[in-house]
Amino acid sequence: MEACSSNHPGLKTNIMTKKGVLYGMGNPLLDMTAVVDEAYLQKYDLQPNNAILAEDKHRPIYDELLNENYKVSYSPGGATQNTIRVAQWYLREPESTSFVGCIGSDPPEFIIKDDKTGQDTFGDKLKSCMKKEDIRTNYLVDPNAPTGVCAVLITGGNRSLVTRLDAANEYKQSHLTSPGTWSLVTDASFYYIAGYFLTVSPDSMVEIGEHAVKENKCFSMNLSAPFLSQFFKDPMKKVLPYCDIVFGNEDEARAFAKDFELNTTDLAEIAKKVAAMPKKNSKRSRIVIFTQGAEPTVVFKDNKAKEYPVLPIASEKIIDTNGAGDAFVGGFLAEYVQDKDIETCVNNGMHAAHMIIQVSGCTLPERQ
Ligand code: 26A
Repeated sequence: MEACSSNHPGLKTNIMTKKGVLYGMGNPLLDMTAVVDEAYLQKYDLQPNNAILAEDKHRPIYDELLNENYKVSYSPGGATQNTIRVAQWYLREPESTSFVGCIGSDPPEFIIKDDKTGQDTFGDKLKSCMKKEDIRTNYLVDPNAPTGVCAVLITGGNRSLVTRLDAANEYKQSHLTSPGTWSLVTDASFYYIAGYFLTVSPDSMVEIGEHAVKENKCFSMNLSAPFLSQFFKDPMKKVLPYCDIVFGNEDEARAFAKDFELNTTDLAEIAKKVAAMPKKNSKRSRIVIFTQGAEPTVVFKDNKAKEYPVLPIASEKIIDTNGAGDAFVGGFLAEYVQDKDIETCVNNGMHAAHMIIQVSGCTLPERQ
């Protein structure tokens, strides 16, 4: 792949990072990606480019993908898990990152048969992938629910994400504070949790936020999806004050501005207003970063907004944009944890997104 053989600094550095310097916590999902037509989206009342939690009416989608004539490809997913995998890929040093979440006990139809790797349940597949990629994990395993899945429905350049959280929804704060997980938390100096986790365990996010404030460590979150500021406004309000960095895309930023009555649709203005919202740790001023697809990324830092153009790409090279935002954050954080300047971090984020949109799902190339 062209992007991967370039002279990008992130590909050459072989730095020694502290073990587990970056900690992520979120919904471990297995992505089931299929190309569908617009009629299929209409049948289930889905928008071409959105992320939602499955309602009862969406349940048949998973059976259809599992049983019918769709060519489904499976890949590890879950927004935070994607970001951590991308960050680890850049950092190289084994176990620079950790990830925590809840997987399940899978029924027989949740077994992926692969000619090369044999049989794996969805949950085992996630575990083995993380192990192979040198990421420290401590999954809670729920005995009563299957591993969460995300149907990734591709139409042209768009992706509609329909998530069935199942076991991912059963994450418990008591698991976070248990010694096996808390040692991962205390090892880290940077935290990243996608806003999606607000639907699962906002108290766990606050627990980590409190630790970060106490130790002056960096806590970051993503707005993740427009439905969160609308339907999970209270947990969002609770967690935002802990955020030293807020990430999001243009749709999420505008939905947030509407739901939090910021009275503007201008991205730089929204970023400025989000940066000025209440903050617990006064030793760090908040950075706000909004990506907007092919348009320039807006960064608000040190009282000013700056735009960074994305790496150009021919449209025929784009396979699917699923995971592009997660990859951006992973690339960004891989440099940020090394104390690099903001420009270097943003450029590495761009590089990561550029790489991921040229493959299906959040799939990382083998490293030499
Ligand atoms: C709570 N929800 C809806 C979700 C998600 C999610 N990750 C966590 N929680 N809905 C979709 N995703 C993941 O987003 C990635 C693309 O950004 C998908 O698994 C996909 O890999």
